[in-house]
Amino acid sequence: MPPARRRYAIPRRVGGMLAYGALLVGLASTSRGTLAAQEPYAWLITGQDADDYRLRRDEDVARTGEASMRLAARGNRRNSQWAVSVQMVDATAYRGKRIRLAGYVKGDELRSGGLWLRVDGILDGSYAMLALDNTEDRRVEGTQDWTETEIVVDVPPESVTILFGAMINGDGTVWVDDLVLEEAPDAEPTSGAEVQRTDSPYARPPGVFGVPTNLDFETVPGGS
Ligand SMILES: [Ca+2]
Repeated sequence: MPPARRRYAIPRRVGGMLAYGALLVGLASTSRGTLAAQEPYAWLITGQDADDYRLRRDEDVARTGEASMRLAARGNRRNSQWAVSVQMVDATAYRGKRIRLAGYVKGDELRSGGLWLRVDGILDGSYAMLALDNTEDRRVEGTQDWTETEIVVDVPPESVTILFGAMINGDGTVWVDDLVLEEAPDAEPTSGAEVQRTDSPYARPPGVFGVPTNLDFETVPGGS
């Protein structure tokens, strides 16, 4: 049996950055944006400071294929800021399973970057965040070549959606490529989990994909 990975409390700042309300506000503003054509298909940028970052399909940097997902600060120096990219996937197929989000992360003059994943659902009739983890305690910093990282969480039977993507804190640029969202072996320890209940009714977010989509950032809608 592998040693249990250290459980840790997600810093309040990072946990809060994935707050549901902020996420929906971000999605609403993104859907009105005019630059969506340059964003990677099936991915959105969100977060309270999303306007200070840019999400792009980057054809100049790729671990495999011809493109990656790039999340970059627009050049301000306020290190307290953050943004995430997000894709929402239907959790039905993953209910009751342990899942693993793995991928490769690369940084350029980066304060902090990595992956995040959240599982949302309904508990006792109320919306709940059933699992949350990010790679903040094993983050990519500075200028760093492709580094594999992963998140492992359990998906409770009450789960409705799985949200995941790249995250960036502070200045710099983070790239992500070759993501995988799959069932993990039961023997693999979870990397972090947290349940938060709210009194708010569950509202299924818009834009939920039935299966993970464009995890290699090669898809170009309408492209040849
Ligand atoms: Ca790629």
